[in-house]
Amino acid sequence: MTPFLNQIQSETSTTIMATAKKAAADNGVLHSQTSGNRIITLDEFIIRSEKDFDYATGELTGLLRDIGVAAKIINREVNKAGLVNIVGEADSGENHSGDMQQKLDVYANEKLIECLQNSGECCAIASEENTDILNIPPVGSKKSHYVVMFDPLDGSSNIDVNVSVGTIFAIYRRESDVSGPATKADFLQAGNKQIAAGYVLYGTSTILVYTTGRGVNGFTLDPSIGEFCLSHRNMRIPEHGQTYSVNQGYYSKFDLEMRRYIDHCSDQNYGLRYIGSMVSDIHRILIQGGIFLYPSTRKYPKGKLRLLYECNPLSLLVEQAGGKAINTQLKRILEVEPTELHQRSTIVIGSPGMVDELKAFIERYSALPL
Ligand code: FDP
Repeated sequence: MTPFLNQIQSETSTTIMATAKKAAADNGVLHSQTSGNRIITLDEFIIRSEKDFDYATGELTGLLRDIGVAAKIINREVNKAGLVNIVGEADSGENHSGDMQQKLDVYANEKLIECLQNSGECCAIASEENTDILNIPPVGSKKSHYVVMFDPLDGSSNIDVNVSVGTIFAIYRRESDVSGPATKADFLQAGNKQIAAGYVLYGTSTILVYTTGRGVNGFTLDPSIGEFCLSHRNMRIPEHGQTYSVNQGYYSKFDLEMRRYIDHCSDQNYGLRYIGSMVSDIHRILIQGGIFLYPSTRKYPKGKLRLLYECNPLSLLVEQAGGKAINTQLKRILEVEPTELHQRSTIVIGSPGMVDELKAFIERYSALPL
């Protein structure tokens, strides 16, 4: 080997050593930031909590881990979106609901399906990006009891402008016989039958938040070790917040009760915070309190957001954290019996005190003509 090549090799190993030392040091910072406690990874937390599940066979544990792996892969692509030719619209054009599919939407969808296929813990999926349900071939003789629904990349109209986006998921126990394929009815279950639900927010840091119906916990991705680490234990939503979140550009298209409520928020000096990426808005509300509204508009008379893979999982999380979620007919979102896979819904979700406040406006004004 020439002296030149030798030098390059030795410089490279020095750089690798320095990077490894820095990663270890950064990791140490994280240790001390977690109040001196040992880091608890998502995998460890899921395994430890397994005994809390009604059906503790390890299947649900496997599923949550599959979703965690998919989230890391999607995170990697989202983070380099500006560097490679992956932003922008996909060649496939519009999806079934007429939205222009984004390249990262397609990528995220594929990765989730791939990861859920690997372990064989999931027998079928339904996704915002697929018109129908997709049965997953069994792995060996394994008979899976679970179906998973997801929005692979919520808020995707924000991707090209570097605004946070998210993945939302909901897990149900199938109702059909395990010996045959899953059916659409396995997915058309009310939200209160969810076994687990969560989201991954690809933001300034990447965080995975989930519930299995026993509280809500958040795990921040530590890129130096490539693990989601417990960072938000037992999240509780404040009774009241100081912000409201709604696309106020549609003000003139909202019904009277919504306009009156928005006027009330302004009178109360609540701040308006609307990212336009539902996962991000809900994440802020989970931490700081507040209210998120997407009522009917003339364009979306039944509301814009999807009941099964947006409203239901986020409602379960918010309720589990002590919040409330209803539609503008004042029905609890989790009790709505779905009739279609891609059904839309209106939603009012957030701090319990603020949802009750809005409820009073609906009761008072909704009978009045526009
Ligand atoms: P997007 O269309 O970008 O996927 O899921 C739909 C959603 O985003 C939500 O994330 C977001 O809160 C909402 O739509 C934004 O809709 P508007 O642009 O109509 O406000």
